[in-house]
Formats: sequence, C-alpha cells, structure tokens
Amino acid sequence: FFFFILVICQNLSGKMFTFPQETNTARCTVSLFFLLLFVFLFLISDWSFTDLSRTHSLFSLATQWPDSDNGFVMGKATAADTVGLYVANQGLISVLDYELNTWHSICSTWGSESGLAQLWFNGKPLVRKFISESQIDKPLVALGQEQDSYGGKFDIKQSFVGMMTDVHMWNYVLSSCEIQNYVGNLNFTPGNVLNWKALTFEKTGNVLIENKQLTCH
Ligand SMILES: *[C@@H]1O[C@H](CO)[C@@H](O)[C@H](O)[C@H]1NC(C)=O
Ligand SMILES: [Ca+2]
Repeated sequence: FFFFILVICQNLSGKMFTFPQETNTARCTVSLFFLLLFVFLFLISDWSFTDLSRTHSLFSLATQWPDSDNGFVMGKATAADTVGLYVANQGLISVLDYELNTWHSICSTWGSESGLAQLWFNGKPLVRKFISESQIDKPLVALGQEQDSYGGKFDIKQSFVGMMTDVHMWNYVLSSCEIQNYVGNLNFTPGNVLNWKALTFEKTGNVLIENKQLTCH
C-alpha cells in the first residue's frame, strides 16, 4: 500500500476533519517535539460528531518518556454510554448520555503534579478526581486513530469515524467561563500548544478537510 502523507499548516477556523470510513490508517498527527514538561497543568478539548457506539478515540497522545501509548487519551471508553480519560495508562471513566449523530464537546484538565483530572462534557464539569501523576515528553498526537505504540499500532476497532473540529491544547487551565465560551462557540483564547486556527499537522489516508456544517436554529 502507498499512503499519501501530507504536511499541512493551516488555519482550520470554520473547518472540520471528516473521517469517512473505518480504517486503521486514516489520521492527522501533530508532533509536539518541543514539549518536555515535568510540572504543568493542561487542558485539551475537541468537538466530535459520530454514529459509532463502540469504543473510539477522540484524542490520542503518546509520550516518549515515560514510554506510554496512553500518555493522554480521551474517548468513548466502552460500548455503553461512557466517556473516558486515560493518563499514563490509568483510566477515569464516567457514565454519560452519549447521544449519537450529534455534536459533543469534550474537554479535560489535568495537573501533572497533583495527578488530578476533570472532564467537561458538553460544557458540564464532572467530578475532579485523581488519575495519575506523570510527565509529558515529546508528545505525539493522533486524531482519528488510537496509538498502541508511539506513532503506530492503530486498532481499527478504536478508530474514529465521523467529524471532528476545534481541537485545542493549552499548557495551563482556562477559567470555567472560558471553557463555557469554548463550548458556546464564543470567543476564547486559542490553544497555545495546539491551536486549530494555526495547525501544523500530517495527514495520512482518507481524511477530508471540509467546511463545518452549521446548524440553523
Ligand atoms: C483564522 O481565520 C479566522 C477566520 O477567517 C480569523 O478570524 C483568524 O484571525 C485567523 N487566525 C489566524 C491565527 O490566522
Ligand atoms: Ca493505546
């Protein structure tokens, strides 16, 4: 097989990624090689739309040291209505009403030193809980696939099929009001680590960059 790999730097404002078929190849990856963080807080968020009821990854970040394919992973954890967060292979799973064929926003905050994490689902904060202390070294982010090794070993049964937009990552935690603004599609401070409005990424396989479908009220 030959897969066309493209490195793109683009302002994706108003755009979304469409993953149109179940594969273990289609993905967009972002290398954050400059990041070596020992003590920090961070916040990761995205919007997604899918009809998958099985497990799937919404954000897969692998780290080189500690060598962890599940350095920071957000996604649907099981076939039941749950959303999960994994840090350094430790999981935090919440039962939620995960409606299919509708846009959902998911945000997670995590402090590397305290090990405390919190998920926000559609703008509603869930309980803050201890997950794991860790560090992040040379993170590699994959959208569309779930890494089972650093940058590889994608499992088709954990792949994402659907649309995804507005992926941001901050190395600090926004105020609850700013998180609400993000969820409400209002003005918010774009990610300083990963910014959807200025994203340098590598596209592999069948991923389309399309205009966001706006809903009329
Ligand atoms: C990206 O595009 C949007 C909409 O066209 C614009 O408002 C924004 O300033 C642009 N951002 C950057 C970083 O160029
Ligand atoms: Ca994994």
